[in-house]
Amino acid sequence: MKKSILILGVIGLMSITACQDDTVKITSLDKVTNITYSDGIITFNEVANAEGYNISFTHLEVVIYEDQIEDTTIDVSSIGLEGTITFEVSAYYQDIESEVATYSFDVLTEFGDVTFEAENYLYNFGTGKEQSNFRNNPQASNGAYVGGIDDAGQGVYINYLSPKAGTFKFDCYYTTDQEPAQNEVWINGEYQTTFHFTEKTGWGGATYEPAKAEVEITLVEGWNTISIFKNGDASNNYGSYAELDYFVLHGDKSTYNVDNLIKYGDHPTTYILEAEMGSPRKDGTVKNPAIVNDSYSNKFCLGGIEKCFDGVEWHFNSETKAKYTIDVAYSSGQFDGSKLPAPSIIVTQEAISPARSMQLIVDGYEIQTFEGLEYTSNWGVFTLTDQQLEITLEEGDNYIYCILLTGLEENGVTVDSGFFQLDYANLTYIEDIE
Ligand SMILES: [Ca+2]
Ligand SMILES: [Ca+2]
Repeated sequence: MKKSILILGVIGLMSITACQDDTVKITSLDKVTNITYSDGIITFNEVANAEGYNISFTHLEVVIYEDQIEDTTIDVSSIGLEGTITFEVSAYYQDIESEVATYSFDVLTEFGDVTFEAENYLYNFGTGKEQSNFRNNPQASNGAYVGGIDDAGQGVYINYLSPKAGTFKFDCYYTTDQEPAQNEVWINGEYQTTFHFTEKTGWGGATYEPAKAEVEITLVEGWNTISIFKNGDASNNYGSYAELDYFVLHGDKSTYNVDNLIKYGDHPTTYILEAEMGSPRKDGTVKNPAIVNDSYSNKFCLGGIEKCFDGVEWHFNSETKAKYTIDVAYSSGQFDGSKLPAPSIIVTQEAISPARSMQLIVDGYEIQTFEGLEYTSNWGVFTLTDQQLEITLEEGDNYIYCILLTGLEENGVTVDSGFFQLDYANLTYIEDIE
């Protein structure tokens, strides 16, 4: 109905022009009055002698829609307006136009169901693993799911701008062949609840029928980090194994003005990349599992970074091509007066090597190294590097490596790092790059 009103307006306009009595001389038109907005409908009083009306809708100083119509009722729900809208209307007759009338109104948005595909929120894309975490399957939601969540600390991170603070139902669609399994749910770095995966569905293969697990989570208004990851200890096999397809957050159906969220920005200012969520890189065939301790960020750190090319690989999706800074929380206890820690950062748009046990081929990549770091008071105490390295991320997929290099000369720079552990990295957005 909505679009058709506007089209009919043009047809009606022609017929009115044809019927106009030329003996009446029109010299001016009154301004439009009595504009109202209710339930998606704009109405205003008809102006005497008007052929039609010039209308426009503006949001944040951008014209969203403009048209010429004959009707005095407009169904605006089809235009896709959100937020505080400025409506401008003037009556016209031939080349005579009335003064413009202006009216502001709010189009509220419902906080309904929000779906998150697990595969879109991987920090551990899995190229450091023998088998990728990203699994294609046409029967999965969005054609893919997350598998290979094998070690404590691994899982999915979701950065979400919540329009409301509150407690909401949160569903996980999973598969498992080893029920019962579980994943913990942490919000903004604090434990909140646990998904219990109790239904035996089998692994995702020729058939794929995920089951649903339900929890409630409490969010703040603004940016939230929702972490779903494997936790536990060896006594429960770190919570057994499950694969994740997608999540549904059930909003409370209340309404809000999208303009109230502008103050939070298009994306978080700082992303925390947990080391244990990244794909561990470890020379040799042995994994370097996360080390658990309540004092660590998100409960885990990644230890055993001892040989050249050991470290962490994060897969990070940047919304734009942009400049970021990165600093890392590291620990390094003094063994025997050997080399000081000096983690190196490499950014690429492709995985450097397919398996954790292979050496990285780093020739040709820009290597930046945190220099002059001190030992921490012991291995369990982490500190942020006081340096921040500047990196450029391309729009879309990026791989960020934080690795130990020894005796490597690259572009005239010799890197020779001692052992270290990683808790997390701060990735701070600076500005877009054209
Ligand atoms: Ca999916
Ligand atoms: Ca951590």
